[in-house]
Amino acid sequence: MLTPAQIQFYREQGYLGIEDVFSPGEVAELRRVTDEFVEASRAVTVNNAVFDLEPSHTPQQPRLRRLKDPIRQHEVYRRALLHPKVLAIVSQLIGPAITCNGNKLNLKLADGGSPVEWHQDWAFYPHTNDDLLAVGVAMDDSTLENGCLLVLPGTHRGPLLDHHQEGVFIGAVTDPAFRPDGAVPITLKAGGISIHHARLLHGSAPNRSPHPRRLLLFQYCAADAWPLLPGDKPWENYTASVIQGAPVSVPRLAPVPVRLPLPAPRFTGSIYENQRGLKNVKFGDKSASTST
Ligand SMILES: O=C(O)CCC(=O)C(=O)O
Repeated sequence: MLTPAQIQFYREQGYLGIEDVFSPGEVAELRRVTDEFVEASRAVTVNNAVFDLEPSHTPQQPRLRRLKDPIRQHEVYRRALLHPKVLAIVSQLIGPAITCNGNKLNLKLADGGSPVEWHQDWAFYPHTNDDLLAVGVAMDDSTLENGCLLVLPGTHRGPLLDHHQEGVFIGAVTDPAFRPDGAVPITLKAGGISIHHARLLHGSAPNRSPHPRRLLLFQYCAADAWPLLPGDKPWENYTASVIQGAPVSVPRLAPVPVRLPLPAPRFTGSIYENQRGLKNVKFGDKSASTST
């Protein structure tokens, strides 16, 4: 459980790093299953509904960039989403009724795993209120060298920056005046978790080390935060996303800044694809990417 000081820190700064949430045995199981998916990706040559590949991926040298929707791919990831320690912590921050609106495993394999350019998750999925956060489960020690998460403290209380380029959503901050001054790394030991508020500016550099940095990400929302873009079957989608507590049909409205992630991005399928062609890069140029 979080201490009152940790809760206050999260409210003010918009993030937390917490060690020793997953046991060494749980981490070992996550790694074992993940290694199997990397093996399976050898048979894949283009991005699909499950695998997102680094441009350098080959059958001989598999370079899996993201496993999509991991909780649907293997029970071990679903158990992590519902881990009692994680849910207890998240409940302290956004209340006991919780939905999950997304999950992913960003692998950032050794020697070159792709960066994620600066962005606010809120730009991708605005809701009626902003009691939304992402938990990152560190499957490896997460360091500056292997591309740990970087955050700009306190920015969850600030404006939503523009994430559009040439009139379409590009999934990264495009404001030419944006400078990530004061960025703070969330370094963790394997088994620790990061937490960041959906409006917090964050990103991460390429992996420049010989060690992988695999981060399993879960997006948790207060159940009374309703998506402003609810999809084609709003009630069915929403009720299916409830992981703790009861669904509600009365959303809580808060005075939050909103800009819809529309028109749709030129490249779709993952944040890496969305950010292709970004001119205002801070971590690396992905315009040479050949993945589809
Ligand atoms: O994997 C990372 O370092 C950042 C992940 C992230 O922000 C995202 O996938 O939205």
